[in-house]
Amino acid sequence: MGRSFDADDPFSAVLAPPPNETPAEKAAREKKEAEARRVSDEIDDMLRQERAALKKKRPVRVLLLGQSESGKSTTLKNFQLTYARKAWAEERSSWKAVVQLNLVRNVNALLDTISREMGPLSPRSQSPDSDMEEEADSMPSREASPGDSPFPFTEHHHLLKLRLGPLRRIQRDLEVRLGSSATEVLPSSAPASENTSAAPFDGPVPRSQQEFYVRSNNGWKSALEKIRFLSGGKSDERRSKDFDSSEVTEVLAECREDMKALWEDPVVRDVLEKNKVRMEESSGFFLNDIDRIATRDYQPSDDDVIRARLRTLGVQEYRFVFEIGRTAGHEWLMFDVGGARTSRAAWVPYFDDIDAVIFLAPVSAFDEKLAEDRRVNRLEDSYLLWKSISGSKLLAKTQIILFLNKIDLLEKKLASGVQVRDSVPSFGDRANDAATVTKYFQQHFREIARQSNPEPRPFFVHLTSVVDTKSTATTLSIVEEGILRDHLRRADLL
Ligand SMILES: Nc1nc2c(ncn2[C@@H]2O[C@H](COP(=O)(O)OP(=O)(O)O)[C@@H](O)[C@H]2O)c(=O)[nH]1
Ligand SMILES: [Mg+2]
Repeated sequence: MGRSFDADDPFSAVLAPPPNETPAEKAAREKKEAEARRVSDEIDDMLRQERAALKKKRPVRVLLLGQSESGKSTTLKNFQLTYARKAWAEERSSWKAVVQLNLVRNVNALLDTISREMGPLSPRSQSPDSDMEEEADSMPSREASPGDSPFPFTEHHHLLKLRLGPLRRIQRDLEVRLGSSATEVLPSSAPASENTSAAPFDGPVPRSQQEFYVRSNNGWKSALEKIRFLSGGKSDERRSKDFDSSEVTEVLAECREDMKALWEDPVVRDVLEKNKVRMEESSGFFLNDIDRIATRDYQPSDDDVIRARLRTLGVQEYRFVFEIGRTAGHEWLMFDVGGARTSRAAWVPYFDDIDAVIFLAPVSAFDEKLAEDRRVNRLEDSYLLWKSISGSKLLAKTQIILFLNKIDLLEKKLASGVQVRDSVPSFGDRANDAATVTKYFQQHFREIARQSNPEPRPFFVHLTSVVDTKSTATTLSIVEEGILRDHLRRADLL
């Protein structure tokens, strides 16, 4: 820090060297000044390092954003699986009930689909079983006789339906026990809420949306803990009498062969195909794992936990101390959010002081509609959301990493013959293969970012299938490095 003297500055005159100074006096003065400067610089340095160390000790803060079912929670699980193995292992068995619920839901969805085609039961196979009554309630009523169906259903199908009846109650019990995260959002025909415009994130949060703001410190653990509590053998009077997790396991084991028979049945497959129902692409799909899951000693694997679907409500906060990687010993704070349109206003308070945003766009959804608003194309919604996140002034200096997710499903969909241009007319006559399609979508995202970023910002993008833990681990190590670099750079700038 050189000192300059300005003749016009009255303060400079005071600091200026005496006019009649001898060379020896000058040397002594300069030495003293240099020493003072050195001490001062040293103190500055120490303070800066202390501040940096303090900042470095602060958790790395990452916000996961994207529409509902884009893969946010799955990405979070991958972080935990890769970097916080201990916490992961402790939690794994608690996911058993979630996987069981996912499977039961798959089977009930199959039953729903074929029931619509079957018409009412033949009198012979009808029973007064209460499960059946309820099932009939949930079906659209249809005046039809068994001979009415265009599909060759037999007595065997009616029998399967009857024998799988208890799964209705199992689903309901599990949903009640796991709490509201266990149920999915229902389609609504109500007009989309106000927060769907291009830049909803910088204004005040409309009052009507504030009620969706939920802050929880334990995220999915709240659902898992309920199950752990209920199945942990605690002799607590709060333990429900009518729910027994071993009963769920038992019913599933008893239904194993019937569930398999239903899923593998050619007529059932035909019904699915004619109705364009792609079970394999639905959330929490476990029908190909019946043999493994519907057993009395089932324990979830890492993959099961990654693929299990539990809806995220509000904004949930997760703390992990990373055990490996460049940030070993460092705490990461990750925020997972509910992605449905009505939940998005609750994101804003988290934009402040975030090291990075990971934004997920499920590119396989180019021909799908939002669950919460059937009129809106899911890719279109992702573009809009990306535009408002990129354009947010609160996030202007934050690193944003885009995951074009569900690449595996995109490949499957294209291979089955679905044409992108039917849903995205601007795609035109380009080749309908995954490489061309992802490149096209990627350019669109890049262009939106370029136009909306309040100040220039690098465009980081990864093509991901976050249910594939191995390839995701590679992606995450790149992401980890980038986020960490930014985190440290910010600390130095303090
Ligand atoms: N096949 C496939 N499924 C995925 C992928 N990412 C997420 N999923 C599934 O999609 C569903 C929704 O994912 P989730 O992480 O809960 O989405 P969120 O609502 O954004 O948190 C879950 O059943 C996931 O297993 C992917 O890349 N490929
Ligand atoms: Mg989620």
